[in-house]
Amino acid sequence: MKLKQLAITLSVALATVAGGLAHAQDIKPRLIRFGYGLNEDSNQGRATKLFAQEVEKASGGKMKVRAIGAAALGSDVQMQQALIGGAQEMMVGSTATLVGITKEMAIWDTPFLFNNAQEADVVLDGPVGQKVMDKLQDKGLVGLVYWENGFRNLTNNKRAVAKLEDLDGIKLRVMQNNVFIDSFKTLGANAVPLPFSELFTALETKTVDGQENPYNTILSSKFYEVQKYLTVTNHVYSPWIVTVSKKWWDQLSKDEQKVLMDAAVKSRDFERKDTRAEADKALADLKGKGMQINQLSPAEANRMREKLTSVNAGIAANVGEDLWKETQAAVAKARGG
Ligand code: TF8
Repeated sequence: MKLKQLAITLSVALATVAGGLAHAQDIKPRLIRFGYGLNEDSNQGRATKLFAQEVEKASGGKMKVRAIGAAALGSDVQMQQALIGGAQEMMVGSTATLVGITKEMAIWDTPFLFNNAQEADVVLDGPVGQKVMDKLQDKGLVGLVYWENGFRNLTNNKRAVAKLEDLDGIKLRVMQNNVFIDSFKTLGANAVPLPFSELFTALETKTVDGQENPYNTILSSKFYEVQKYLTVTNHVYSPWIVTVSKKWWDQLSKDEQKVLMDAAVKSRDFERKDTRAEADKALADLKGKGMQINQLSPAEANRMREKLTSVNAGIAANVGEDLWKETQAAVAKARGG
């Protein structure tokens, strides 16, 4: 009896393997132009490289990823348009830069939505994250996975920001996104939307006084060369999202799509670990590079938090009350509440 069961199990397993192999041949030679905005030597660059390797491995070398960093293919917004038009196959960029295309993406720009990265993982990889991602399909994009950009912190060249009023009149570059513009206007700064690809020069030429990004990016983009003060604000968690041109995706076989999806999941898991390890020691690195770093007092952090709640109603109206409530519920659940 036992032996017979084993035989059945084995033959089922063999059939599956054989079926899998025969099936796996539906892969054609493909060239994938994969664009991103940061330097090759950044968390974004490292994870893109891993994605490329995984795709090549899983496709037996048939699918080749040409990774093109430093916004050489354009800013996030320009690349999104290239994907929609079918002139470029893939990219990774900020969800915040997608809000003009898919308004629901603005949910991730809610200040202080997540308290920590684990909450972000649960919500982004759960049903709410999927639902928001699926909204891209009507607009000509397919979202595969969310990567971590990270908790954003403030840098500037004017003064150490120790209290809310210190932001008054600071010309602060923000992403091209209404929630970010509103948030920083609310805090008293002069918010200037600019593509990331123009940011270093804007800081260097003093077109703007400051910017906000995760530690990793402040390091990899060498903002410490042109910024003196860093204030730990953690005002919002930014995801990145890996997207594919839907025009191109729809031409792929199921096997080719699976190769991309599996590699995307591997890249996500790698990227989050890598980003967190780098972020853990980044403050010390930035101090070493000469940045002056300060923490907001708990009272000041609270004042900032309180002020920013006034942008929430606008976000809820934009993304829809249902999505707003679902997201709040998902966060509460992730928090164990
Ligand atoms: C920003 C974002 C950047 C992304 C990147 C270029 O400040 O944080 O990390 O847009 O894809 O623009």
